[in-house]
Amino acid sequence: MMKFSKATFLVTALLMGQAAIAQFKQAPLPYAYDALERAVDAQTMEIHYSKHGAAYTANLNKAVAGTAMENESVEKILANVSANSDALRNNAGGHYNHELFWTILTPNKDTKPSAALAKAIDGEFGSLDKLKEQLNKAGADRFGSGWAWLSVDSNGKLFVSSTANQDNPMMDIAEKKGTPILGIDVWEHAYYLKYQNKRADYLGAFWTVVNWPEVSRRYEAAVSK
Ligand code: MN3
Repeated sequence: MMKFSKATFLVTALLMGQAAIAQFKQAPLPYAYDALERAVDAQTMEIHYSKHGAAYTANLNKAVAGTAMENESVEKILANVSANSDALRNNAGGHYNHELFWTILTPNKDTKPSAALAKAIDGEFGSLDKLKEQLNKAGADRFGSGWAWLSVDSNGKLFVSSTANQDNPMMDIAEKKGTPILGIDVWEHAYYLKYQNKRADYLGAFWTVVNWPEVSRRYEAAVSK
């Protein structure tokens, strides 16, 4: 029989208590803060990930505590935001959107969509450049803070949309619903230190750091659902 000291018991109890509180976690950033400097400067990445991103996750854990959504997946919370508080809507969106955003960026240069995604993009938009134009327009036309999205709808079709604040296409209140596979954060905190008011310049540079293999992986997962 194993024996635990009082101290071990106390530490274990504390850790278990913390695990119960921290239902959602921020994944480690998969590259260094300065790895995307050709498009996003290191200071912006550091503040964005360690302050903004971290705050959404921490506030989601607070907002979900004691509600009917406690212990539910973030996907389920997003699908039911209309029935819940603004704090849950903003922070579940903020957590999900940023966790997606870090993964669809990469220091690797000149990545390409998979054959299946390239075919779907050509079929729906004409070309990859045409898709970029549509997404840049969605990001530029978004008044104030929000996101531009490339998503897959329930028929497996690609579409471009934009949402305000931290909303996204997985929410039941979204105008166009689907599974986002690429998101562009157009909040000023995502670009202002380097680009100031020139959101279009940020949108142009954004394409040099897109992680197309990850976007393709998300596409293939969404269409096989
Ligand atoms: Mn952001």
